[in-house]
Amino acid sequence: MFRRGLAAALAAGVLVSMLAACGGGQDSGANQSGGGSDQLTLGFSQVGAESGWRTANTKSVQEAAQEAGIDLKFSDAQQKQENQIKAIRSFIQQKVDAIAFSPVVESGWDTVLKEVKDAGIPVILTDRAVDSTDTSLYKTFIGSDFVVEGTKAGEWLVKEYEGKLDPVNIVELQGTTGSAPANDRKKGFGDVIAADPKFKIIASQTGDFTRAKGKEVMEAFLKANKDIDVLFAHNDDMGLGAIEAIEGAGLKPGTDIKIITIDGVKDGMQALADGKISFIAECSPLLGPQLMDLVKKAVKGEQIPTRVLTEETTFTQEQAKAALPGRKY
Ligand code: GYE
Repeated sequence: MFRRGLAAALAAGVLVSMLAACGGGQDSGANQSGGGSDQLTLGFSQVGAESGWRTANTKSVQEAAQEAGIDLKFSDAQQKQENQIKAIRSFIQQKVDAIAFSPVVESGWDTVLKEVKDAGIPVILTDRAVDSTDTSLYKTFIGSDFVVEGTKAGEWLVKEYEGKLDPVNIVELQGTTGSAPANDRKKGFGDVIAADPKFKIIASQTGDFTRAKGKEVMEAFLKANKDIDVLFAHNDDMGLGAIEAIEGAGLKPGTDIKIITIDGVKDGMQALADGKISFIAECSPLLGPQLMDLVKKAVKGEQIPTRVLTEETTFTQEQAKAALPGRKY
């Protein structure tokens, strides 16, 4: 049954990788329930592997499932919504006990979420939100407040340039177009800096949350604009790619161009400690343990909060030096 399910999923163009979760229970359907096992099966559709944050998030989910004794069916959507929709439909067919997913973009989920609801399977949104107005389509949403992250980035900038009157030319590397973190971080940052007209966003483009695209777009920004004072990158990886572009143009990141990023993964924290990045607003990827807890409760029909917020902080260069040795991801 497992083999047939996998073949169908592959035929549908979905990359489904099964995790060797506890108990080796690949066929978590009839056999196990017949045998009295109450091992839960969770279908998880991940965005992709676009960033250090995502890698840490995947690891957290996989390890937490194993620890909780949950049979995890993990699917990587390679940053494509159509792959996520196929994966979710395949989870319905496999009769999983719960579905969690990190929606690559905010819009366009209502139809498939209705199908999941009709199948009686609880859904937990992980990390990213959807814009469905019908909130009965999912049980809860666990993740960060991305607007707050953007706000923190903007507030640092306002303080940094306090008392200075010259214009501040900002370029922005946005995350994946249409994704909750790109929309919300842009808004949080933009609203704060709008209070002072000296802050000008002179160019803003998507770098798709990847290092390669961050580098490519920053190269284009540098060619088109002479006086860039600040880069706001929606994640560390794009900031790290941009650092390569800035150095390639003979400029000094952190000095000639100040860089603000979001996430706080190890490579980002190292660049911050090295003075190449100026400030990071943290976004925690370690959602696994809380997710498994919510899955268990949702399957039992227990009451769970409709929003579970992740706790996070911010890092200056000095704070990064202190935090780096104990950083887990
Ligand atoms: O900031 C970025 C990743 O959705 C919060 O996605 C996540 C974002 C994260 O690719 O690095």
